Amino acid sequence: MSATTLTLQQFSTVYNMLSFAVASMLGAFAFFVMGRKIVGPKYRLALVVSSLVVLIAGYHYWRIMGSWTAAYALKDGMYVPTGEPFNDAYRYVDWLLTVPLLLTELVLVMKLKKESGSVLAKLILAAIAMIALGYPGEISNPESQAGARLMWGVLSTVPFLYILYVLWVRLGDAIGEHPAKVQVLLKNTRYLILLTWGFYPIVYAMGSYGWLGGAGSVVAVQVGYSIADVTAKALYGVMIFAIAYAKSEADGSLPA
Ligand code: RET
Repeated sequence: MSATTLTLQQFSTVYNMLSFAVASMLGAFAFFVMGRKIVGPKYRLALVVSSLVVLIAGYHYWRIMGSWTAAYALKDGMYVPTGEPFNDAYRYVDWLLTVPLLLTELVLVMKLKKESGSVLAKLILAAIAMIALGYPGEISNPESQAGARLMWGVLSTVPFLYILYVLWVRLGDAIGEHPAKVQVLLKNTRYLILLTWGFYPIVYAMGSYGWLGGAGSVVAVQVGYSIADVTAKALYGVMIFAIAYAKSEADGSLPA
């Protein structure tokens, strides 16, 4: 994204959100590593995958913070672009690694029937297409290439809708097979996925200058993606933990 001058407050809002994201990912990492031991053995791999997701994201947020501070310098009370571009690729590489892992977590904790392997493969392919198609739009110039941003955004939405549809229907089918307590958690997870994943394309749209103007969109995109990532990775991981715990309790596999 092209750089614009930011006020002190705009610069530090993003800086503090990125810092919050680093802290959340690291805290979540510790929680999932320790939490792994208090669920039944069958569900531990799901927790291991959760901890990988937040570890990868914690690293990326750390690098994003570095890139953010390198991209702006304080001059006469304003943050002006230094000429070093802010690197959007960290986010997209992060998604490329973590979205397949998030989908895997879900399949692992659900312990779905045999054909779940091929469903997972299709979901992962669709996720890669979604992210790869969104990237050229994200790095296009939001002023002079607004059309490109829109076109890549629309293309990326096609696999995105496929993913949401498959997850919604699959999870819906599986809910009935679970004990009542687990059913509530699964229903909530279904909404959490819909809400958090649905937030990403909205944030992407805020990145077009037509909506919020230059500095406004730069800030909205960074703050928006950070909130979305903390929710879709850390909070979602806590939901996966809760499902694993409730299922272990129901099938009597909770460790003594
Ligand atoms: C893009 C481009 C615009 C259109 C759409 C997008 C969707 C992105 C999504 C990302 C999800 C990321 C997650 C990360 C957590 O680790 C690429 C912004 C539809 C849904 C869940």
